[in-house]
Amino acid sequence: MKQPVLETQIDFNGHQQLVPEKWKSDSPDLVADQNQAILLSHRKIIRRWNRLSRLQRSIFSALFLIIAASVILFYSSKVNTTDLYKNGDSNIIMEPLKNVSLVNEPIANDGQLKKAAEGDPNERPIFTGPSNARQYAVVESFKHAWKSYKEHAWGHDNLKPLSGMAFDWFSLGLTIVDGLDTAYIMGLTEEFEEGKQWVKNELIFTKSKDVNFFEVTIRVLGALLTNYHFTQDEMFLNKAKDLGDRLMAAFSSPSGIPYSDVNLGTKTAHAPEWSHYSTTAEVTTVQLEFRELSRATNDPVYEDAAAAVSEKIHQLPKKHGLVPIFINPNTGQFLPHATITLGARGDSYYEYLLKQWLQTGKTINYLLDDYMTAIEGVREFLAMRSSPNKHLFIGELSAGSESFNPKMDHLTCFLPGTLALGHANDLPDWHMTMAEELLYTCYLTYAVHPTFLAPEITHFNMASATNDMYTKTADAHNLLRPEFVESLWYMYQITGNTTYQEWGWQIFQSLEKYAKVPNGYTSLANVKSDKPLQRDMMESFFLSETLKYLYLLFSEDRFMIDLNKYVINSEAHPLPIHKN
Ligand code: DMJ
Repeated sequence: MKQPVLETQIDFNGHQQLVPEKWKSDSPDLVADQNQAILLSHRKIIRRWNRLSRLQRSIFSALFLIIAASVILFYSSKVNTTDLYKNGDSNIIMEPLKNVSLVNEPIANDGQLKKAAEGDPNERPIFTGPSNARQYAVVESFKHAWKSYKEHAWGHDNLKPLSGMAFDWFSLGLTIVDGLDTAYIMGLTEEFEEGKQWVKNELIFTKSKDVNFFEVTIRVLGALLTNYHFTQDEMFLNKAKDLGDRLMAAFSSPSGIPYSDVNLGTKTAHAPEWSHYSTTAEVTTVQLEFRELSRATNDPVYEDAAAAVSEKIHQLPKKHGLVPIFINPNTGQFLPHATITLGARGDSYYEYLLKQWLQTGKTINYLLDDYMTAIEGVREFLAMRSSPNKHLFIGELSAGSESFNPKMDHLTCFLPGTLALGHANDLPDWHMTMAEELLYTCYLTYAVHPTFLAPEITHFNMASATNDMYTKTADAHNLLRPEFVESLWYMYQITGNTTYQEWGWQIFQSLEKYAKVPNGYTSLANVKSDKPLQRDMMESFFLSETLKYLYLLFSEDRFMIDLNKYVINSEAHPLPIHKN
């Protein structure tokens, strides 16, 4: 009787597991007899074949080819039908996938990005549209969101999809501008053209209105530069330059650390009404965009102002590379004892250290040093394990007391992608291990809820016998944020592991089930309920980031936007990597 041989292997969390391995081989005599019989029957077939006339052989060969081709066609159509069937709500998979597949599935290129192909540095990617059922489904979602916005809120910042009303924040047509390169990447020519015409004819920056310096930089300036890069249409660059010139007012503080608010019309800037401080992540998340503006216009003024901010912050004392979330633009000093977090107001400081180093061809060493030190700081002070299942999460050091607070914003789920990007560029292996473990925790923040959607904030237990994490009602909303699917895409491109596609597909199906409404997609009030209340807002980052990352994640060509050639800004707008 054959018996499976069970051996142990170390699983993803470092636990020993029994795994079925090979079956024991049969007795050698029996195998020899079987081989002999097979040899004799082969000889008989060859002798019979040789006795046939040439015509008979040709007929048999043709028949064989026809049958083989039909079998191949039959099986490939079955695979496509399965994919299509998965689009239906009836097939939503609500069970968390076992993360062992992360260990068992072969890693396509040993965690390293494929080497950038030699060639023309000005070469642009060609986007030919969706190529499989999942990508088609995401394109349909984008079209639904775009069409609804067009019908009810065209030219305004956001659509309120339940009431069918428009919402304005900066009055810059955010959804059009932010979503435009997603339409381009998806091959949606019609949507791209109508958006481009709006940018050309309607997007102006002359109104006397305060806008948030960081938000407008990542969403509008970043988008204009990406569209210019992809299309080489000077109109986009002219708009970007006009906007960049106006945003430069933010650097007019005594320290050069930007003010948070800029009046684009009057070209003046100031601190927010409620505080003297700027947000650390905001002042350190404009450098990719201002540098690209300088490179595209051949005018160093933008890059110089933004890079000086990073250099100043490099000089400030930190807690093992970790920064407080507020900084004073008058003094250039951090607010002492402000919260330290990789969530809101801290997140993209860390992201842009690595990405600026990559954008400049790995030539600015202090950026890498600060990034490496910060990630060690994360490991030492913020990365903890929950109880009872020891899931890795990134907590916060609270304002004032610096005591550890075991809560993690959904925003922090950008970190696995950034860690993996660093590892793909030769940073230590433990960065990748941390990325994998943290990504799994982020996955669980979705999987533990009946909606299979994550809340804005998750709290962790560190001494519980039952629940590793819980969601407070006040934190249970979901704004259709991108960070988890963003990290899935980085991990997919870098490892080739298709488990990340499966996770992304689960999230996509949940968005379709709970967030899709007749007039777009809406944020939700409570992911803990299987009939969640809806909040009536479709943020521009849903089109710019969430749908773009899902589309890229489901591509068979995982290098569609090649991370050897592009850095992706904090709003998912790809910008080219330079030599220095
Ligand atoms: C986006 O505007 C950007 O990704 C930003 O850096 C963080 N928050 C939102 C999306 O959640």
